[in-house]
Amino acid sequence: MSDLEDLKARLTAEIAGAEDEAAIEAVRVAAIGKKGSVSELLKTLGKMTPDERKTRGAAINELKTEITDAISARKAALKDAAVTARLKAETVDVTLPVRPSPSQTGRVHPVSQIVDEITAIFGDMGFAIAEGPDIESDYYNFTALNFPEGHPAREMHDTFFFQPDEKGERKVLRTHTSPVQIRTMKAQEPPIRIVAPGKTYRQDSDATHSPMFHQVEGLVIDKVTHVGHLRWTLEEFCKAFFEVDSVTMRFRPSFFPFTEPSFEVDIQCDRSGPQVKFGEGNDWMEILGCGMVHPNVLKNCGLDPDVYQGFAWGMGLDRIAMLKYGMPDLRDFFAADQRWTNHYGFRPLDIPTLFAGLSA
Ligand code: 2NM
Repeated sequence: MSDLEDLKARLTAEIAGAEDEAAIEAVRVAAIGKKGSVSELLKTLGKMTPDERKTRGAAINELKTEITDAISARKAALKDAAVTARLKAETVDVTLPVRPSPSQTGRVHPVSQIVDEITAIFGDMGFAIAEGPDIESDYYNFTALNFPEGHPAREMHDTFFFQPDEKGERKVLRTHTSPVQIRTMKAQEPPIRIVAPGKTYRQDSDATHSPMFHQVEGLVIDKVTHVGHLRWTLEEFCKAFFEVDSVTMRFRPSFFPFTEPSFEVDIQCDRSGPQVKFGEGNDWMEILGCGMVHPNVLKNCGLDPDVYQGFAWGMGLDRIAMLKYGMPDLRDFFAADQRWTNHYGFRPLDIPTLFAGLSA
């Protein structure tokens, strides 16, 4: 066999042996690429005598044409095979049952549901939602809220303190969402109407206390704002939230450093049956704390207490959620047990609204 026949046989075998598109491309480069075996032969044409060029030159050109055609044909075949294989791999068996989507199987945690319900109610009254960081400075969590320096109230909150930094300042995990109200008062001009839902932290842990719990606080600041507005707002909220036509509320005097006067609010209820009922009965249940924002707090936020007044309130969400949805143990809230979330959770697309129902 001549060297050309030899080469042709070898390349033909390589072409036939190329199993995929990458392999045939490698054969192409090695044969008719810039420095390929056939290309190198073509470069010898220039140095041939006219006779040689007629015979051997023609043979080399023929070889190049044959190899080029063979590579193209193999390439097309491999491409076809790849498409066929992919189509086969990607076939869909339309007779299989449809898997339920996350919007059907997923569940909204009752605490998230409660937050959505509360923000729907206050949103309807014209309140905005405000948020802030979980890790707060001592200033925003205590000082600005009129807790005196070194006052036992700071310790009474069972605060999680961080190690002090170089300047001796210690950050805290916020013990309430009130720092959000401080940040809002410093950042915005009154009138202010906000609710601040979020996670809060205190060193306390048993069947009814979790070291991380949830609160919603609210704040209204305007030029004429009084306890009457406070009562109305909270009464309207309670009616909407407990989904009853009327509620009886009791305001007991209390103390918070950040409000004056301060109240603890009870709601009339009936606890004689298996489930607590609101708007009737002979029992009282404490549901929130509130008051008129202390002048010192207003001053700390750059507001003139002779021009502006306001009211604020705060309520724990976890206990209220237990009550509203009949969940007996707080610890289940954070156990991430799917049996529990399937039972007590809410469907993601059943978004609470006042017009379509809060928890229908
Ligand atoms: C409560 C009870 C009473 C409250 C006060 C403020 C602020 F920042 F405006 F001073 N925020 N939240 C407040 C008032 C919170 O929780 C039981």
